[in-house]
Amino acid sequence: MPEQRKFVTVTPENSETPLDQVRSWVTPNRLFFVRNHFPVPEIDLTTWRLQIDGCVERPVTMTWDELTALPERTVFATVECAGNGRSFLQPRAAGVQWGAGAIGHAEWTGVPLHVVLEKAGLKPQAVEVLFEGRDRGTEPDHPEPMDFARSLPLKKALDSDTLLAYRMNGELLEPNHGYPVRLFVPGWYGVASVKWLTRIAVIDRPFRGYFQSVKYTVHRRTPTGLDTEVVGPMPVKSEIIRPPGGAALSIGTHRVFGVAWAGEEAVAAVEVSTDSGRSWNSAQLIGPQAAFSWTLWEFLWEVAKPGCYPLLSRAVSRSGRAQPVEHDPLNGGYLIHYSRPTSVQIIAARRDEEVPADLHALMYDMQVFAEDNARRRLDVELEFVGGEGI
Ligand SMILES: Nc1nc2c(c(=O)[nH]1)N[C@H]1C(S)=C(S)[C@@H](COP(=O)(O)O)O[C@H]1N2
Ligand SMILES: [Mo]
Repeated sequence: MPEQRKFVTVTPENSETPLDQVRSWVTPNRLFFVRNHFPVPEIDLTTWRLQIDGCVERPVTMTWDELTALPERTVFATVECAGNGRSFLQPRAAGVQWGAGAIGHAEWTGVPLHVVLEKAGLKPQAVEVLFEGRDRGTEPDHPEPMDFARSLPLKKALDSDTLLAYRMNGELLEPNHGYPVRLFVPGWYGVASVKWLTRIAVIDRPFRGYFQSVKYTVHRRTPTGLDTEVVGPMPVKSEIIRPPGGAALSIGTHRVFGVAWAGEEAVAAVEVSTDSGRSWNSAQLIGPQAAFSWTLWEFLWEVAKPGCYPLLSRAVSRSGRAQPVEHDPLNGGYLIHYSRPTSVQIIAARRDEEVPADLHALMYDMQVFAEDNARRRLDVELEFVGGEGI
């Protein structure tokens, strides 16, 4: 079976990264999940323009050549769809029934948004920046055709890591990922990173469009009742990739392998429990632990008794935020980041697991990326743990 994305819906394409095939820190573009609300627009580079207007001193219209002539920046970052993991919720939540794979990690290159906003010059009344994609369509509860549009608060829009991205892992964006140019908002849920960007409007009041009022919002309790909050930064989360749920393993030593991420922060630690959360063991973090990026981890699990084991992982961020044990019902079908058990069966036969050959390939990949980082003089701090292998 060739490696490919796992389709959840076909038209429009909503497909997952096949997490069981994750072998490296960066997710290959062809395997990187796709979340499309509407059909992919066809865009011709020669006629494509990016318009910047609204509360600006000088409205600007840029061609591809003008945009890409500006100084560029590269950021490694994980993107997750805010509905990732929705299919595991009980009771069922409406929306695309994602498994665990609406997530990926890539190297994003583009022009920092602030460079373009400074060219246009913000007027003092600016409070948010609105981004419009070229794609258009309807939703069951919105039969009138609409553009895909989202806004960002000024502070995040002006952050030097917020990019008008045109390359992903060194290659021009594929149509599915927003060709030719998408917004890229590191540390935030994918919905913020508007694809097929055509217009940026600086606005003087909070935007209340469909994708941040009807959809992609969560509830928060306040002293007086419930508030609605727009989905933004990603919280702390980890995912067990191997062994897969339902696996039957022999007694002996097994490698529990997964990923963990913490939005705008770096991951500080990952722990694994094999006894329903009564006790926790430190996992070893593999490769860089950088803000925005997921961290790969593994735990060598020695198991002597046959039985059914629910494996749990939990991550903690640098500032000490931890993954919750249960889904918060106020999050509805979004922000699904609780520790979800992976159940495996241990059978009596004894067979020590051999180090899989691909572990060496993984270590090699890590080293190449670390060297790349050093060459590009990224503002991320790379830390390596685990000694020998790396
Ligand atoms: N124009 C446009 N931008 C969009 C979307 C979309 O449907 N249209 N989907 C958003 C959502 S919900 C996510 S999770 C990410 C997914 O990015 P990807 O398909 O490149 O993985 O794109 C975001 N940007
Ligand atoms: Mo999403």
